[in-house]
Amino acid sequence: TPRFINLRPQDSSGQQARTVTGELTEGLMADAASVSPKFFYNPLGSRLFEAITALDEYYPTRTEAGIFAAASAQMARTLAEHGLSHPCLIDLGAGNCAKAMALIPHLQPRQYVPVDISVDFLRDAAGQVQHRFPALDIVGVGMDFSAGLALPDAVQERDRVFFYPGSSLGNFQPAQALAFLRQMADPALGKAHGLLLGIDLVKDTATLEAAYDDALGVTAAFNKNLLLNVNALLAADFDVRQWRHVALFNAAQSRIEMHLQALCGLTVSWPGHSRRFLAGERIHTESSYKYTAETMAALLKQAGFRQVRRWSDQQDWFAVFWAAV
Ligand code: AVJ
Repeated sequence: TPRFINLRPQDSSGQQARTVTGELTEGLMADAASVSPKFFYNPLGSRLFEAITALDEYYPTRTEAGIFAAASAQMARTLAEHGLSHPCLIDLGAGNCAKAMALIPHLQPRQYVPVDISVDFLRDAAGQVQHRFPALDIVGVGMDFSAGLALPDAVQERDRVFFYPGSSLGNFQPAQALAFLRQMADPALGKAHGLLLGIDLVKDTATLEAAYDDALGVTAAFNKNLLLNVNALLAADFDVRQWRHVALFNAAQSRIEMHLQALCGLTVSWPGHSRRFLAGERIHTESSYKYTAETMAALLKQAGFRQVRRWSDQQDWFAVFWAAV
C-alpha cells in the first residue's frame, strides 16, 4: 500500500473541523446563502462525480481524455525539453486517479502525489494506482489545497510538476484562480517547474447547461448530496426532498451556476443556529467558470508562467495547457 498522509483530521475537536463549521455556518446564514463546492466530495459525492463523468451530456472528461490520448507523447517531450523526464507529478483533486493512470506511462514520473479533500476515497484510489504501477513511489495526501499548496516533507522538491486536470480551476472566481496560479508559478511556494492544466472552454449555452443538468438526474443527486454532507458535518437537519436542483449558464460572468432551490418555506437547524428559507429561495453551491483559450493563456502569463503551450480537441470544447515557470 502506498504512503498516505492525512492533513485533514475529521474529528470534531480538531482545528480544521472548527474551521469547517464556521465556514459552513457563515455561508448558510448569509442573505444570499452559499456552500462551497468542495463540500460535494464526501465518499458518496466522489462516487456520484465519477458517475457524472460517464454521462453522455458531461463532455469535459471524455474530451479531455481524448486530448491526452492524442497528445501525451508530445506532452512528455515538452516536459523533457524542460529537464522533466522523470517528474514528481502532483495531482490536485486526484479523485479516482483515472486521468493520472492514463498519463503515467507517458510521463514516467519518479514520484506520484495524488492530493484530494475526499480522504477515504483517495486512499482507495491511490492503492489502485500502486497495484497497477508496483514500482512507482506514491505519496497520497488528504488535504484541502484551496487553503494553500504547502505539501508535506515526504513530497520530493526536485522536478515538481502540478497536474490540475478536469477544469477544476473553474471552481475559483477568476481573481482567486489568478492567485492560485500565482502560488503554483512561485518556486518559493509550490516549488514546481510547471503545470499541466485542463480547462473547459466557452461554448453554446445548451451544451453547457445539459452537462450540468443531465436527463438521468445524476448531477441533481450530486448537488443534493451536498446537503447530506452538511447534515453530517454540522449536525444539521436538511431534508433533501424539500430541494430542487438548478443549473444555468450565467453568460455575463461566463460561468455555470448550480443552486439548490427550496420547494416550500422551511427552516433548517444546527447547533447554535437556524435559518428560514422562503419557497423558491436558493443556496448557491457551485460556480464553474468557462474560459476562452486566449483569456486562460493570458491569465497563465499574468500569474508568472513564462511559457505556455496548448492542446485542444477539434471542436475547441476543452483545452490542456502546459505552463512553465
Ligand atoms: C470537478 C469542478 C470540474 O465544474 O464541471 C460536475 C464539478 N459539478 N458537474 C465541473 C461538477 C457538476 C466539475 N469540476
